[in-house]
Amino acid sequence: MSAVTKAVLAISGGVGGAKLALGLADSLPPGKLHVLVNTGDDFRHMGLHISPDIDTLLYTLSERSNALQGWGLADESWNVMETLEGLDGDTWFRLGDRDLATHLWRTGRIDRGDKLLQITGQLARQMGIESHIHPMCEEPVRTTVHCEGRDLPFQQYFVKEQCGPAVTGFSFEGIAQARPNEQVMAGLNDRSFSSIVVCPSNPFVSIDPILQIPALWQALRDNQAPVMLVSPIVAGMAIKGPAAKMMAELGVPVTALGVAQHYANRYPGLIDVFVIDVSDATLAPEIASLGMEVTVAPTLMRNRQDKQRLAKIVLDLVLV
Ligand code: FO1
Repeated sequence: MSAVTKAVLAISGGVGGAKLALGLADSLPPGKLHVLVNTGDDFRHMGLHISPDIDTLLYTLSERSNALQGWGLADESWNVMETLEGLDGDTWFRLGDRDLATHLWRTGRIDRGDKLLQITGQLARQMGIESHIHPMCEEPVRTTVHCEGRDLPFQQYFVKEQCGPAVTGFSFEGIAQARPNEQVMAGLNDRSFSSIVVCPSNPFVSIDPILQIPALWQALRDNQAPVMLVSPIVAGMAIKGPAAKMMAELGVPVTALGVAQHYANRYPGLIDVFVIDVSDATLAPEIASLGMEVTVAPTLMRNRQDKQRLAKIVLDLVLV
C-alpha cells in the first residue's frame, strides 16, 4: 500500500459503507481517507437535527458504534427514552442518552448558522478521527420514499414502518438547489484523489442522493481517478438493510448484475471497476458487457480483518 500516497475518496451511506470506510482508514496513511456522506436521511426530530449516516461514520471510525444494533453508540443508556415513554412521548425514533449530546450540540451550531461541514469536522476531531468526513452538501435534501398509494419521509418509512410498504420510487426534495461539498470539489479539481470508492451502500437511498446532486457524478466521472464500486448485493441478498427488498419491488434483478445495470443506466461511464463477491463470479461476463471492468473478491465484512482485506483489494486495483 505504500505506493498509494494520494488521498482516497469514498462515497458512503450508513452501516455498509462505514464498514468499508473503517477498512480503508486502517489501510491508508493517517488523514488520507475522505468520505463523502449521504445527508438525504437527515431530519428534524423533537426539535433536533439528526444526521444518521454522518453519525454512523463518526461512531464507526472512532470505534464507538453499536455494531450489533447497526446505529447509535455502544454502551448507551436510555434514560431519556424511558422517561419519554412514561410521558406517552414520541419514542418511535430512539435516541440514546449519549447520542443525544451529539444531536443537541449539532443542532445548536446549525441554529447559530454554522456549516454542517465545519460542525462535522469538529465532531470528527473531538472523536480523534483522522479521516475527513464530508456531508454531501449544506442545503437540506430530504429523501421521500414513494410507496403504493402514499409518499413517506425516509425515517418514517425506514424506522416507523420498518421498511414494510412496497416502494415504487424515490425522490430527493431540494436536490436541484444542492451544491456538492466544497472541500470534495476542491479535491477533485486539484486531482488530489488516487481513487474513488463507491462503498457497498444502498444504491437507491444512500448513493443516488449523493450522485444526483447537480454536476457531481459527471465531475467524478471526468476526474482522472478511477471509480470503483463494491457491490451491496451478494448472492441475491443485501449486506445490510432494505436494498434487496427495494430492488425486487422495483422490478430490478436482485443480483450484482441488477446493481451494475442501475449504475450503467443512471450514470453512464461512471464506474470503471465493479468489485463483486466470489459467490457472484458467474455474473462477471454480463457485467463486463456493460462497459465495466469486473474484479471478483471476497466482499463480506464480518470482522475488522475482512474490512481491511477488502479495503486492500480495492486500493490495490489502482496500482495495476
Ligand atoms: N434506526 C432504527 O431502526 N431505529 C431507531 O430508533 C433509530 C434511531 C436512530 C437514532 C440516531 C441515528 O443516528 C440513527 C438511528 N437509526 C435508527 C438509524 C437510521 O434511521 C438509519 O440507519 C439510517 O437513516 C439509514 O442509513
